Amino acid sequence: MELREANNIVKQFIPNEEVVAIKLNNKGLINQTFIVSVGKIKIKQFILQAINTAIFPLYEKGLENMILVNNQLNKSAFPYEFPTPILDKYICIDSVIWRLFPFIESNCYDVVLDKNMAFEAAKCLGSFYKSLHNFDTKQLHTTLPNFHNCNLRLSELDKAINTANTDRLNHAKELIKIIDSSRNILKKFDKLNAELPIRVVHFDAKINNILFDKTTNKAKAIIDLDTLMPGTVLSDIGDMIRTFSNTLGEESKNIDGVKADIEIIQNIINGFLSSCKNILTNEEKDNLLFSGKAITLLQCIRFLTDYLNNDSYYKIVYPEQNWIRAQNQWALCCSLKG
Ligand code: GN1
Ligand code: MG
Repeated sequence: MELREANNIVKQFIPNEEVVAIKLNNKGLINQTFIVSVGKIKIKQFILQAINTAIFPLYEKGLENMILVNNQLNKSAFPYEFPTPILDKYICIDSVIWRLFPFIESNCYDVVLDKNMAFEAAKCLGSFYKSLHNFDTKQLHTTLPNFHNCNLRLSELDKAINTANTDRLNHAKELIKIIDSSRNILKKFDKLNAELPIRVVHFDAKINNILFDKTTNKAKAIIDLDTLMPGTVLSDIGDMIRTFSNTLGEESKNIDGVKADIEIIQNIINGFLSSCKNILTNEEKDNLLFSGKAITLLQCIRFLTDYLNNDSYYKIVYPEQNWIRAQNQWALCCSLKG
């Protein structure tokens, strides 16, 4: 993106400033994110983001969710930052939807480096749940219906199998077969989701969506709020287990080396319970560990489906990337208890 283009967008949020530098940020598989620097003498940074509206068609409703949740968090003295879009608005330029966020000076990690990091991040998430415990989730929109519905994800996989090209299908044959024999895990997850309390769920509780303080290395902020919707605790703890315990990361091609780190999982659960134990039901607490295995299997199916669909959903930088991701998630799933 050119400076002039960035300026045009940014001035609609902060009229008297000038963009002096732009840097593409490659994190995230969906939206397009830039770090922009504004001001001539005193430089200030912001996050400029183009929303992928094919994936988030209800982005305006998503913004309403962020604002409602933010209001509630402010009332309940949530001790972490929760950055919402500047001026609470999105703008449309040439059919692209843009928003600007404050830049948070912090450390952002793609993999968990130690057990304390896992504890800290999960404690932050627990505090989020506790602060929103009495919030009426009926106020929120479900912007991505059936997002973690395993049955639906399986039917999407079935559709992809029917339309995939022979090469990709042959590659994936074995994995498709094994997944089929794990349907009981997915069934159990859907059943639990229908029974457990409905809460405000982040729905993308990966380690790089929790920002850490540069000096204390304590959790500082929770970001990436597009998927904020009603759901159950299993989605977030499951995603934490999936992403934190895989210390090689979901992009690793070292499939044989992918293995869940048990100590990290224990620290996720302890950290989470340390801030919200008293609001959870026994059934929720009993299934935290299981959620890790189920969400990992679900993510394996999502990557595999996208591979069979010729990579129409997740960003890729090389042709077999979704296939690698699917195998990576399967290896992780096998190493997880549940
Ligand atoms: C997507 O774009 P990103 O990385 O924040 C996806 C998550 C997946 C994740 C896999 C809306 O999130 O559900 O878990 O990739 N978000 C959506 O890394 O599909
Ligand atoms: Mg996300």
